[in-house]
Amino acid sequence: MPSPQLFHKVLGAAFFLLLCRAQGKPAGTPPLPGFAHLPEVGIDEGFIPGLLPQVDNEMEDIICQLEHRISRLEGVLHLEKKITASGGKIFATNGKKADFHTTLRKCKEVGGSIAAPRNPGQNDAILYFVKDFNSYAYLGIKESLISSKFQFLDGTQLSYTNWHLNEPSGKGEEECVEMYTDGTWNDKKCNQNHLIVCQF
Ligand code: MMA
Ligand code: CA
Repeated sequence: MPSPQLFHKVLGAAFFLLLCRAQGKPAGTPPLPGFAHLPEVGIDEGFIPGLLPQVDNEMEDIICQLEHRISRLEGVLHLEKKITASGGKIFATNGKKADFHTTLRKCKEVGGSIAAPRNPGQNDAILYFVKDFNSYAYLGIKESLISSKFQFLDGTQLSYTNWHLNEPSGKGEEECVEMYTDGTWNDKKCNQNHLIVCQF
């Protein structure tokens, strides 16, 4: 006689697989919005009758199971407070400090980019680490050629700002932006030693 716990597990797994098979969608609760279901491949299902739909089903199963495994890993990382997430982005730190340009490089080295909040939710997701490590962090925002006008690093307009009172104040002398421990922003020289926070 299997234990109730085992029975529960088997039932859970069976239910997950059933859901996976039935709809080709992640059965696990997707903890992160924006990890959208992969787009349909550009194959006409009826092209080779009987063959491709089968391949397609297997592919969907594999994708479904991979999504499930990824979502479990994300669950662990959340639980361990190693990542925060908002609006489809994941934020993380290695707990180390660096100047702005080193931060850019470090984030790029691991396949991410320097954290750049697009809305209050993402600002909070970055702020979590700033508070946890009690250290300011540089953001992926820089002064444009027009003094006192700030933009994302790719030159696009900011979608939201959270300047501290009377900031930005550098008038061309402070080209980078740091996040204070209350989440507000200050324009600042780029050579400070700040917490590395990346986005993925
Ligand atoms: C510092 C520097 C500036 C900031 C002011 C605020 C004196 O300069 O951090 O970027 O605007 O403090 O008082
Ligand atoms: Ca300033």
